[in-house]
Amino acid sequence: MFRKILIANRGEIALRVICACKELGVRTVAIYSEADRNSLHVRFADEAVCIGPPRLADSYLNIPAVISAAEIANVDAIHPGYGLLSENANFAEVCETCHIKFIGPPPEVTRLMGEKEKARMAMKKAGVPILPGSEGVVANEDEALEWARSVGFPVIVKASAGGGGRGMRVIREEKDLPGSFKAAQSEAAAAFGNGDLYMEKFVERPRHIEFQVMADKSGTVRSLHERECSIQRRHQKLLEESPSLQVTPEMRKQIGDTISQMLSSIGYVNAGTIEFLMDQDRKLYFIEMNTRIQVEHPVTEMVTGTDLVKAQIVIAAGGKVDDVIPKVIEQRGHAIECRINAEHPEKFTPSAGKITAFNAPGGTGIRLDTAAYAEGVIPPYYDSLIAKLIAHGRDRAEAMARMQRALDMFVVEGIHTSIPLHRRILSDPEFREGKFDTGYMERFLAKSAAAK
Ligand code: MV4
Repeated sequence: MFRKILIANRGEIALRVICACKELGVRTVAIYSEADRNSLHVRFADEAVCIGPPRLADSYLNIPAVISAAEIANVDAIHPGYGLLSENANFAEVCETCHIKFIGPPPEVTRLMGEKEKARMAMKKAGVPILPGSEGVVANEDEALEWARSVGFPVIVKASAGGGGRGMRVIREEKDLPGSFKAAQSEAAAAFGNGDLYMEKFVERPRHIEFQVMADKSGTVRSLHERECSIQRRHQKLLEESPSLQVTPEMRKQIGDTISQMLSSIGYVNAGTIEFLMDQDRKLYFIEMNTRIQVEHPVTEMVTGTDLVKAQIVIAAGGKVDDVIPKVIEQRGHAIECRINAEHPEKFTPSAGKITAFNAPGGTGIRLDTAAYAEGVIPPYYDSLIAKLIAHGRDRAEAMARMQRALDMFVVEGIHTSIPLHRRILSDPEFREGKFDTGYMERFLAKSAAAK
């Protein structure tokens, strides 16, 4: 096992990694920007190194500063958390060169999955269902038109270097194709330094369902089943749950087996998430893969009784999936996560400042992952996620009841948060009946605005 790990992140996920390290008896090194001097990840790590001014580019994204801290503190490994440097293959390579273990997949695999069109073709080859679309990158408008005619409108063009909703254009009619294609191409070139596009049949009102996997160096890949992530606004997830009411045991096993085999064949190691769209016929299609631990990993932990961050560390240290993840994954009850953001619950404007009062809900079936505390300051420079409230119950009804009472007892004063928004979602009949897709929030917000 590692002796000492540096955590290249901040906020709740840095604390989450510290929790796992403490349980494993591994020493921790926090890094922090000047804005995070009084943060809990600094307080609870064994050592802490200031790596620069508040701006991300000057601190948490500054690879030489992060590596210098790791060398000074003499760590064996770096855990990147999510976001920041977590899917940066170059960073993983620099770690390797410096003989520091990067807790994540090998850089080549991260690079493959970062090129969305290559990832898509690799999945297709392994028998993972994908949407009808282009074979590889689309060279020009003429080729795009050919593909669009063969799969039928509407189609969507996506940036190969994009992902997570950036650099996409929906094309509903033939006459819109040349303009949209050119716009997407120059947008992708400007945003990612790579204008490569690919094309898929556009799915109307899809659900977003993703599968969690954990893999080790010996080629064992285990599926920990799915999460339902359709409740999102502008590609930012707001609420996630597991299991999905739409996934049958047969689908779960079939998809789980196919992705496990695929990932084993490409030498995937550590935690990963495979994203799917579900169409109105409840068919699942691969869209992209994330090569990191995700924000919403706790819902999977709650229903499967696992510790995914501890598993990441054990596996990076040379351990086996079978040492840390049960051979047969059980799905016990239902879990829901609400992402609590420091933002206005209706206007969605960021809300930085000092937390003047704070009450953390708890009790049976409730988990709160947060680095927020009374008198703590939320700086304006970073992501607005300040807490994740997770409710677990025997079934979805019990998880919802626990979530509602926990939201009622969650007090955060001094800044705006999305707590009131979540209370409204949890009492919405359509949400409660499980009648939603990725268009849910837009309709919900329009309905709320009309009711005023
Ligand atoms: C799609 C789609 C419809 N058809 N692809 C957006 C995020 C990126 N990961 C993929 N996205 C989509 N791809 C096809 N062929 C609709 C979306 C989409 C979406 C996907 C997941 C979650 C929320 C979404 C919101 C709008 C659009």
